[in-house]
Amino acid sequence: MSILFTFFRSSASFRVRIALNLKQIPYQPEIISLPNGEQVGGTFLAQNPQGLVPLYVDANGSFSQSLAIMEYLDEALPSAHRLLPSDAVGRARVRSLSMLIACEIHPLNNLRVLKYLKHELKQDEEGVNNWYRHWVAEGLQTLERQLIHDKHQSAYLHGETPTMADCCLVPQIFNAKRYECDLTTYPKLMKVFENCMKLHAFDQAQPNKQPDAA
Ligand SMILES: N[C@@H](CCC(=O)N[C@@H](CS)C(=O)NCC(=O)O)C(=O)O
Repeated sequence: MSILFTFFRSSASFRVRIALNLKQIPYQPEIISLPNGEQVGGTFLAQNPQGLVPLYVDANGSFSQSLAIMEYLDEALPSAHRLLPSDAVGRARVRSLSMLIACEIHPLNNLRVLKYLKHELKQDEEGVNNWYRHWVAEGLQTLERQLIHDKHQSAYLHGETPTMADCCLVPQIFNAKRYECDLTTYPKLMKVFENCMKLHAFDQAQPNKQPDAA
């Protein structure tokens, strides 16, 4: 069985958990505790020199970076639920939405960035939270704006079935809720979020349903 190195609160891991569930690929979770620094501990670092979760391991190899993992899963198992559309234009759009979340919002609010703000730049809790909320608001506003008048957006970020972009959106909304970001100004995103959370694949991947949930 394949293995997913994961942490319950890791939103990048959450993306891959959703993708695995959508594609109905069974996997064994291996917990890497981020607060305990296990991501940069010797054992895990030897497996993933990037020192980040998720890491996905199957019979073909070891795969890091959540977007690359989801694309790999889609190519390796094309007969299961498609995470990317069949047309080139649709794939470009889904990748663009996914990257807006995974490359423009998430890295600014990653654990090591927040730790640096706190310990090296001596920001107090309020300072760190303000930073967090600022970048979430800027990113989600951009995403909401992009969806207005976009004919491709429907029940999900792209069309009538969830794609890789939805796998990125839902964990980002969970993070935003955890940091008490104001989400009332993103009605389109929140509708997509609600639609996704009605699906078993999304529901079962959420942080508090993971074995390492506190
Ligand atoms: N771009 C990477 C991001 C991975 C990432 O940043 N993972 C976080 C958890 S969501 C992590 O391991 N953080 C550890 C740290 O910052 O020390 C991906 O999409 O997989």
